[in-house]
Amino acid sequence: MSRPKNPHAAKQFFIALTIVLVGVYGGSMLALKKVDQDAAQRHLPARGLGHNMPGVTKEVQEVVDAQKNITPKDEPDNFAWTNDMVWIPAGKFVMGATNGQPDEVPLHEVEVDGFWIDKYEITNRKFKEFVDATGHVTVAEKQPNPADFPGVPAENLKPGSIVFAPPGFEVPLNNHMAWWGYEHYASWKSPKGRDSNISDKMDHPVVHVAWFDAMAYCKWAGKRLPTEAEWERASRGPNNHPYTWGTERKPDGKWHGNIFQGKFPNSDTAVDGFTGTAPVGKFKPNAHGLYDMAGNVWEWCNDWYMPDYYRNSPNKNPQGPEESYDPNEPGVWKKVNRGGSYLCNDVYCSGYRPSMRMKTSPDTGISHTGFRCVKTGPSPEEIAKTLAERKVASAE
Ligand SMILES: [Ca+2]
Repeated sequence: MSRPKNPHAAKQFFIALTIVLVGVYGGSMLALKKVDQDAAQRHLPARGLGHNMPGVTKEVQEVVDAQKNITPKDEPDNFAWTNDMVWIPAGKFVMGATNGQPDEVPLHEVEVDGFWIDKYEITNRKFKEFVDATGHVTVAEKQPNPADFPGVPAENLKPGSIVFAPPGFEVPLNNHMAWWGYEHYASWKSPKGRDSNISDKMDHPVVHVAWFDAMAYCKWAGKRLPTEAEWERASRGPNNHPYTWGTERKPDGKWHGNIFQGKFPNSDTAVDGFTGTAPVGKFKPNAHGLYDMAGNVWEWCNDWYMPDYYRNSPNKNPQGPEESYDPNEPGVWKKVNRGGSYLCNDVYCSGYRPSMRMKTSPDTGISHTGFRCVKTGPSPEEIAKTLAERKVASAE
């Protein structure tokens, strides 16, 4: 079996190109057409846990190795961790949509066990707590290894991340290079590059975190990343709505999440109140009490991306496929992102729909992607029972 030809796509502009292609146009138009004809290329063997995807660079391997040494932080034994989480009860829902992209079908009923999910996207403040406690260095902050980037001049091999940089003049919307750039020294704490910081953004969602960084955070927090099915169920709310806020696209003529209004990419008119990321929790929560499940930042899920996964995914607690394939970039394994971002233009992109599937290489940080975590049981009833038993025991 040959290695993929282009394993180190993450640090290249065309990764950004694909991301925008997806972000703006909904992306996977090609997906189901190409998925069959390219079948021969997709059957790379499963590599377990997602930590040994093809083409892992030295700096990513360092993050993976460091994650093994992270231990969950100490928590008081009083279930205080439930305070900023919401319980999503076990149940069934119809996953997917027929009015979306080809990778959102077929509609299929999925049963998901109960789980806890963070009310908010992980903020810079919370990510800093994690970094301070563990010394975690994100993929974006790592020095690229010359051996992983043959032919790239040494002076260009600097740490960095992909930053949204609108050109300031009109550009054709098929020229995705026009508004993404690889910014040296951009990272979660310097989101626009070396001279930027997050001092006025501590309550904004953390960005420029690769999937591996998100995994490390969740492990430290005693949590995990959501599956795609868990995320969609939580976003839709108990009545399985097509939008996280309900049944209409724009109730009361207002946007109910932080997306992009105006002429993309240069003039975000911020009708929703924000250009760029917004502090978390500025829009009404959904029926479960979850904030920013639409817009603000895309959120990493645990699952590998496969455009035709719904054709034969398990109907109980689907965990995602064991391999990944993106017809737009064969050979580059990608993880699923959900929820849309502040760059979802209301004309071109409907990434804020709960069923919309986006995908990014897990070693890639970018200025519109963050995450939130989930946790498996105990349920609120079990917790209440435990607390009641403790009360009785202490009274005796
Ligand atoms: Ca906005």
